[in-house]
Parts: sequence; structure tokens; C-alpha cells
Amino acid sequence: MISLTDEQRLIQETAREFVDNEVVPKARDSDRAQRFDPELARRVGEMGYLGAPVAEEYGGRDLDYFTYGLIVEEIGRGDSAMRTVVSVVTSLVCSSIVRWGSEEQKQQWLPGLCTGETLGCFGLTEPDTGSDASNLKTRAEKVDGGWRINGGKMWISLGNYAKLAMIFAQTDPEKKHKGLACFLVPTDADGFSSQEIHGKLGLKGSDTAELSLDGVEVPDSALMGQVGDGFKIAMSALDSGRYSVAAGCVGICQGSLDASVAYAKERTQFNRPIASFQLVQEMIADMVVQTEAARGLVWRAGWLKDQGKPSTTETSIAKLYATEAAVNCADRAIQVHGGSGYVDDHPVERYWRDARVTTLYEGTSQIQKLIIGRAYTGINALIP
Ligand code: COS
Repeated sequence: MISLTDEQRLIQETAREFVDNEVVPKARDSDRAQRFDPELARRVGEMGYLGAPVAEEYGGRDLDYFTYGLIVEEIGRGDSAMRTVVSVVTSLVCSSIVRWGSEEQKQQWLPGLCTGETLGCFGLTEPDTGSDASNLKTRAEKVDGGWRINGGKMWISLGNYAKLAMIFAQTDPEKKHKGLACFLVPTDADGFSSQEIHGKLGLKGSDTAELSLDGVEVPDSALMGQVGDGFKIAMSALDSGRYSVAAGCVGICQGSLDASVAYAKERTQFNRPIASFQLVQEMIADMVVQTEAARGLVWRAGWLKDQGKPSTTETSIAKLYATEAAVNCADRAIQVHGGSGYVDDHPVERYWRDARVTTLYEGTSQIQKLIIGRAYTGINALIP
């Protein structure tokens, strides 16, 4: 039986209160206005949630991954747009700098990222490069004392607000994934520009950008790790990013369940609360089972990370299951709510729209299945 320590319970309760008091009341308005709320992101940082797993000496809270997951679940229940801030800033950017950055890079970037004063973004995906992440068209060319970067990035969360962009680029196409490098690029560098992407199905309260790097020059000190480490940096970042997406999706499952139970007990038809109908209870039971199963998988992945054990496969299992469960639970929650679930008086239609992207980004469900299948069979079905 897994039980939380007193400290973990306290951190979970504090996060729950913060989310209920400060995140939930703003979620619908941000969604309606299709507006990212940088002040709220800053509050998330002030609470210490952006630096949760980062060492205190760099401005973080030095929490373990398991406890970080508890916080992310609560934020995911409140608003996936804010959970995206945590996934990007903490899991993709901070965790990469912690693992791969030089001492100078850690001191330069981590304190600002942990407080939310500086937002970061993760520039891997390109217009023609999604699942095939090593096949980047962005080029980094060596120049005197640094690098010149040319290319474009697509679907970049926080790209219009970030002061720091982690940019992955190819230095030598013949080397394929072993030629990739990762650069810490200040977004005010000459030649760097961003454009907002409109018309999304969900995550309307989140900022999504297309980035353009037109001859952006950075010094040698902007290179993170070695030339050739880029792909490993990206994959290890995704080990953390996928964990946070999965944890956030447990929050969507729980939120869908909570809203459905409350509504089903209050709404009457045929002179009875609809919660008393067997077919409604079936939907609620399905949500309960999926929520608990998703949480268990996330907790296992977090525990493995804290033990320093390999967790790539288990993270893919958690990400695959929790994201699909979130889509399903939100869909069932709309069904329980009937017509009321189709408008934004209740959070469930936003849950559904926001959950939908989670089976796409940070590795589609199909990519997760191929990672899991390869791990269990020893056969690589990724490249036919
Ligand atoms: N951590 C560190 N290194 C890793 C790693 C991880 N989790 N996973 C793989 N690597 C390393 C491998 O050790 C290997 O190193 P060597 O070249 O030294 O042997 C290298 O990276 C290549 O690994 P692999 O053979 O697994 O790569 P593949 O090309 O077969 O598979 C997939 C890569 C498809 C799994 C990968 O491209 C992927 O995850 N794609 C989806 C990308 C994605 O999620 N995009 C969304 C972006 S963000 S929002």
C-alpha cells in the first residue's frame, strides 16, 4: 500500500488550496478570452511550483519527483494551460539545465526560471519534424567564438513569452542524431522572432508559437552539453515532460470525476437524482477506475525516478494511459452532464478540449506504444 508522508500530504493540500483559490476562478475567462495569463504563471512560480524538483541553491524547492507529480496533478485539475507552464518550464527546461547544463548556465538561468520571473520554452518540434525528432532542419553552423543558427520551430508552448529558448539544431546532417546540439538562446537575440498560433481546439489559455531563427548568433557558452548530445538531451527532457503531462492528466481525470459526481447527485430526472441510475453509475465507475489506474502509473514512474532507476518505459506507459484516460473521462463527464456539459458553465468541456492535445504532444500515443513495444520485445518497430 502506497501512502503519502505527512509532508507530501501537506504539500498536496497546499497545492489544492492554491489551485482552488487562484487557478480555478480564472480558468474559464482565460479560455474564453484565448489569453495566456502571465501574472498567474508568475504566482505559480512564487509558490515554488516551477522549481519544485530543482536544488535550493539554484532557487528551487529540492522536492522529489513523486511530490512534484502531486503538485502537477493539482494544477492539471485546475487548468491545463497553467499545467503546461509547469511542464515546459520545470520538466522540459529546468530539468535539462540541471542535468546537462554547466555551472555557469545553471546560475545564469535556473533562479529566474524557478521563480517564474523568466519563462523558458522548448524548441524541438519543427513544421516538418514531429515524431521523427532527430530529423531536424534547423542548422547550427560554427563561427568564430560561437554558433549561427538558422531554422524554424513549431507548436512551441510559451514561445511568445519565453526569455529563454532551448533550441535543438543539426550541426552535421551526415551524423544524423549524433550531430544534434542544444543551445540556450535568449529570445531577444537578433534574428529571433515568434508568432502566435491561433485557432486551437483547446489549451486556449496557453501560449503557442511558431519560432523563427534567422542567423541567430550565440556564444560558445550557449551550447548545453557537447555537440552531439542534442538528441539525448531532448529524450531525457521528454522523460520528465511526459511524466508531468501524465500527472496533469490525472488531474483532468479527477476533475472530471468530481464534477460528474456532484452534478449527478444534484440533477434530478424522473423524480430521482441521476446518480441513482445504473447507467450513470457505470460512467462514474469507469472514471474512478481510470483515474486510480492513471494515478498509480504516475506514482510508479515518479518513484522510479526518485530511486534513480530507469523509467523511460514506465513514463511512456503512464503518459499513454493517463492521457487517453483524461480524454475518456472528460468525454464521459460531458455525457453525465448532458446539455450542461456542452457549455462552459461546468469545466468538463474545457477538460475535454484541453485533454485532446495530450495524446499528441510530447510524443503521440502511437510513439509511446512503439517505445513500450520495443522495450518488451527487444524489436525496433519504429523504423520499418
Ligand atoms: N534519455 C537519454 N538518452 C536517450 C533516451 C532517454 N530517454 N532515449 C534514447 N536515448 C538515446 C539512446 O541511448 C541513443 O543513444 P546512442 O545514439 O548513443 O546509442 C539515442 O538516444 C537514440 O535513441 P533511440 O535509438 O531510442 O532513438 P530512435 O530514433 O529509435 O527513437 C523516438 C526515437 C521515436 C522514440 C523519439 O524520436 C521520440 O520520442 N519521438 C517523439 C518525439 C516527441 O515526443 N516529440 C514531441 C516533442 S515535444 S513537445
